[in-house]
Amino acid sequence: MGEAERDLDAVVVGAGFSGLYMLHRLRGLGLRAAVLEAGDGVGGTWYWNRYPGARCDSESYYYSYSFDEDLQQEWEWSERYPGQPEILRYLDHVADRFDLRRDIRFGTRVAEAAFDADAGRWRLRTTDGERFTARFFITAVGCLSAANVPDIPGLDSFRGRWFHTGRWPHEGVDFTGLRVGVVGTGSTGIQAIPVIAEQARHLTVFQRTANYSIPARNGPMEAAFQREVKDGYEAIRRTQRASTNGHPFDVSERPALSVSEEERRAVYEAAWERGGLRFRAAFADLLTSKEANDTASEFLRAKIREIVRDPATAEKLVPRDHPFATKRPPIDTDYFETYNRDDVTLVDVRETPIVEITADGLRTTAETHALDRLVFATGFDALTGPLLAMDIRGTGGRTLREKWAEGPRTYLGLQVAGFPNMFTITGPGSPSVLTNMPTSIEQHVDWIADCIAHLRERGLERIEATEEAERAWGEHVEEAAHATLLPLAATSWYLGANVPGKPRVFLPYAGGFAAYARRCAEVAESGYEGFIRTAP
Ligand code: NA7
Repeated sequence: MGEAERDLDAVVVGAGFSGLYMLHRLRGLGLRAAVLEAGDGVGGTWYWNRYPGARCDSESYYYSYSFDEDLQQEWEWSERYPGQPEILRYLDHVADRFDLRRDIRFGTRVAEAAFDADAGRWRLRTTDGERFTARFFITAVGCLSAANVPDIPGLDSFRGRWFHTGRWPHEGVDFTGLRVGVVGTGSTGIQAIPVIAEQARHLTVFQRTANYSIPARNGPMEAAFQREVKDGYEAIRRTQRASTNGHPFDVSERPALSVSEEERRAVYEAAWERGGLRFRAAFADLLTSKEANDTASEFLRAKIREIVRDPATAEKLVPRDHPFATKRPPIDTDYFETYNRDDVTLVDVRETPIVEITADGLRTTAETHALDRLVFATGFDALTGPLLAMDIRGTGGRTLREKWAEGPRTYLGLQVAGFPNMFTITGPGSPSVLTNMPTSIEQHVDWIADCIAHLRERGLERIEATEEAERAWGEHVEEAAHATLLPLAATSWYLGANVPGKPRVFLPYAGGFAAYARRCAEVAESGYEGFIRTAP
């Protein structure tokens, strides 16, 4: 990319699922666009998260782009749930197939983006001091990309190596013969623990909050099923777009308590056997009625007690302080079974909190655990973290950090009042993290691209959400959350509760994908209600 090309129509930050498709759409509009990407390759989440067992919780055939019929017909998935290397291969293929790399600047981290109101342009500066200007500034930075490493005293003194799962060394890590500690039992820890246990001499898991988990039942993608999917893609995609969370299956219409206990048990057993996130769809009201949810939560608690042989360990693993699926529910391969191994120990750090990390291990109030390697599966500063990691300044030099001091405010999760021509793909206030991501991403990207096309067709140069529309959307996001049980999980990253000092605001839109997409479409069709559009 030469000097002259630094003045662009649009700059996109991030080359994951979002950034790649955004670039493709912008090019289609004839815009001069570039993607700035901190990593040395495409893939975003799937570039960074290379920890053992890293796998998607959506099934491969629908955790994929739908925008190009040839692409979805030609790509062959090998497993029901795609592992990280396979998803990365897919995104590399997409980058090549649509010749995207020539407009992606790798190894480039954006430090600052400031809106120059007089010029009507965004001015970006990278950590290397490079500068770009563009009319449109589009963040495609992901929701779960700012690693949350707990501030435990003594970490610097640890003589072994430590890792965060979201920043995994590309050369891999060999745990053979070593004593390994894993902190965290969210989706990531639950995927990594069984795989690390296979390798390590001894694994100690430090658990703060016990979690529910459903078996994934992963397996090879059978040729017949692959064929069926490819022949049926049109209907599959239609179902995804009409759904609450972007998966191609319907949620049952029956309330959990509308059937006998015996029938309910049979439904849960079948869902458990089938595996995966679909368990949540077993009844209509698992996320809206506490009584209904209790039946699912109890079923899952009983499964843990059944699988884990040592009763004391089983009791530690039984979740008590949040209803099922109010925190993002993990799916697993042999997670609870792993605690039946002699070389795996579970430490409940609520009972015996972590005091410090020493040169040789980790000390709790009860004992010191000698460790050679330490893995933090401690999650992310979700949704706002990656945006606030950049110094973003809107009209009048006001920073996004100041504006969001009490929690994020957006209109539709797509724009922020006071930050004209800035679009946030999968931003806070959008449903994305509660959905199958690519479904949300395609909807966001298409909406943004259509909005830019609309401005250009009419010779307009600026679009900005109004404070009023933003306030009303914020209230609606809050209302939608409280119509569900999701706010009941006090330690959830949905609420920002996993990061010390982060404002407790329910971050995603819980009103469902289809309702959200409909609202976005209505806003566009109404001539961008809630936005101010200005001519030069
Ligand atoms: P999560 O779901 O945020 O899980 C992080 C885990 O780490 C969770 O068990 C936390 O306990 C634990 N944690 C965090 N900080 C600490 C400290 N200081 N001490 C002990 N334990 C701690 O992140 P994941 O990476 O697993 O998953 C993120 C998303 O990626 C997932 O939802 C999918 O969408 C994919 P807590 O529950 O906060 O008590």
